[in-house]
Amino acid sequence: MAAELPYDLAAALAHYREHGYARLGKLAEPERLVRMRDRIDAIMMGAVVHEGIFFQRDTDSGRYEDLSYGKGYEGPTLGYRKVEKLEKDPIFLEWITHPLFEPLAREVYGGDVTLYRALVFNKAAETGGSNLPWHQDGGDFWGLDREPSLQVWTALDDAPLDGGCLEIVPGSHLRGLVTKLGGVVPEPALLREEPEKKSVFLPVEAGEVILVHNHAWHRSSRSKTGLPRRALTVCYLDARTECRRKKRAPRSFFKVFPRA
Ligand SMILES: O=C(O)CCC(=O)C(=O)O
Repeated sequence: MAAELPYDLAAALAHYREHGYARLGKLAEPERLVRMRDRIDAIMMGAVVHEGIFFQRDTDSGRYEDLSYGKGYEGPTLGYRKVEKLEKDPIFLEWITHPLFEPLAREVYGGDVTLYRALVFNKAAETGGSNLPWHQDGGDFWGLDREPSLQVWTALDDAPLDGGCLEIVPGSHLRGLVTKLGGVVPEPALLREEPEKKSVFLPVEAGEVILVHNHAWHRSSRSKTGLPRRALTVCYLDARTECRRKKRAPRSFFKVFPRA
């Protein structure tokens, strides 16, 4: 299987393990990108409806601090920042479960693989979206009995330097979580670590795929291109992972590799 992959699995994993990210190159075909872009717009506009999709509208100010929570779908607009649970949509499900990603996920987790989340991060053409601050994707906030470590980020549009590309602090994943809770990196750690002095920008063309370690510090800025910047991010889990949440019934995670 590995010999047929259009990327070098061993090199990608070595880079991801050392630096917390790895570029896999342009893997998503142009027709697939059109289908995914059209579909996410149709979902945002209410033309395609799936029960249980999570929406978060973006701010008009571009400030992360101004985001509102818990409102869900607020009507047809391309101004959503996050659209989550995309495994419910067959076009996205096909990419989430694509055999291209199976050897990677199996190598990272050492066995079967489930899905924690699959979502589009959108920076709308009209507003440029918002600044996403330095953060890590894990910790108590995620409610899991073990830490996830593999996210596969696919650019649905070009994301150039001034167009909301990802920015990452290489090697930052090696020091683990900054806070037990996870999420946004707090001010004292930012002052201590000065991440912008060590970070790399990852400009991409549509179709490019980047592996992101959940504990790598990453962020993205507003886009200044006047064009939409949509990206699908998929967090895979070790299939042995259990949900620890107490307030609601524990989640059971969707089986990705193998599906049966
Ligand atoms: O696409 C972005 O702007 C942010 C992506 C991100 O934070 C993630 O995939 O965890």
